[in-house]
Amino acid sequence: MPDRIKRAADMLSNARKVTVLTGAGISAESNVPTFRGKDGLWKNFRPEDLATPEAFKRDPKLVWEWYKWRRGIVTKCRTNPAHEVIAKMESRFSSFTLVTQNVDGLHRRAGNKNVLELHGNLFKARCTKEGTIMDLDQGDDPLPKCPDCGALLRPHIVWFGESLDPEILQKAFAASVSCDIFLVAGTSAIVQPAATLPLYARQSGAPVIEVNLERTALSSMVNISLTGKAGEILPRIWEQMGDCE
Ligand code: BJW
Repeated sequence: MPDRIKRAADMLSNARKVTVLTGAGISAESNVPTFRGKDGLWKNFRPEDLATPEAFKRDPKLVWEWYKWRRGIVTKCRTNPAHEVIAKMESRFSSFTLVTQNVDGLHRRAGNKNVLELHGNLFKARCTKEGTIMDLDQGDDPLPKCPDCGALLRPHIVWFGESLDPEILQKAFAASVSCDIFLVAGTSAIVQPAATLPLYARQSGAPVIEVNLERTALSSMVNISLTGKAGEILPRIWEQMGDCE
C-alpha cells in the first residue's frame, strides 16, 4: 500500500489537469450516511418511496419530511480530512474539476469552488411549475411553496429515472475526457451516468486512481486502487506530493 500511495502521489505531482469524482463515502467520516452498505440509507428506506418523481407525486409531505431530516443531519456535520485535501487540490493544479454525486454541500463548505453537483443539493429547492432553482428555507412548512408563483416546491435533487442537468453533465464529461489524472473516491460506482465518468477518462488515456473502503465495480479497471478510508488515504497522498502548501 505505501508504494501505491507514493505512485499515486507522484502521478498527481506531475499532473496539470485533474478531475475528481466523489460519492457518499467521502462524507462518511463526517457521519453523513451513505446509501448502500451496512448502515446505508437504502437499508432503512425504500428509494421507490422517497427518491423518485412518482414518490413525490404520491406523497410530497413524506418526501419533504425525509429531506428535512437529512438536512438536519448534514447541518450538524463538519467537513473531514478527505474534503479538506480535495479543497487544497483545487488551488494546487492549473486546471481542477470536482464532480460530486453528493448533495450535502460539504465540498463547498471545505472550500472547493469549481464543483459540479451531479445529483443536486439538499439545501436548494426547485419550483415545480417554472423550474426556478432557489436556496431553501423550509422552516416548519411541510409543503414549501415558490415565493414567486405559489406553486409547490420540490427538493433540488436528481431522483431515479430523472435526467441530470445536461449542462452540468456535459461539463463533467468534458473534464473527464480532457484530464491528465482522474481520481475517484468514496463511490460504489453503481449509479449511472456518474459511474461511467472514470471509464471515459481511462479511454481517453488518463490514469485513474480509486480510493474506497472496499473494492468496487471499478477497481479492476483502474490504474491504482487504494483500499481504506478516504480521510486517511487522501492526506497521505497529499503529504507525499511535496511542495503542496
Ligand atoms: C468509503 C468510506 C470512507 C464508505 N472512505 N470510501 C444505465 C444502466 C442501468 C441503469 C441506469 C442506466 N442509466 C440510468 C439508469 C438508472 C439509474 C441507475 O443508475 N440505477 C442504478 C442503481 C443501476 N440512474 C438514474 O436514474 C439517473 N438518471 C438517468 O440516468 O436519467 C436517464 C435515464 C433514466 C432511466 C433509465 C435510463 C436513463 C439518476 C440517478 C440519480 C441518483 N440519485 C441518488 C439519490 C438521490 C436522492 C437523495 O440523495 O436523496 O443519488 S441515488 C444515490 O446513489 C445518490 C448518490 O449520489 C448515488 C451514488 O451513490 P454513492 O455516492 O456511490 O454512494 P454509495 O452508498 O453507493 O457508496 C458509498 C461508497 O463509499 C461505497 O463504495 C463504500 O465502500 C465507500 N465508503 N465509507 C472511502 N470512509
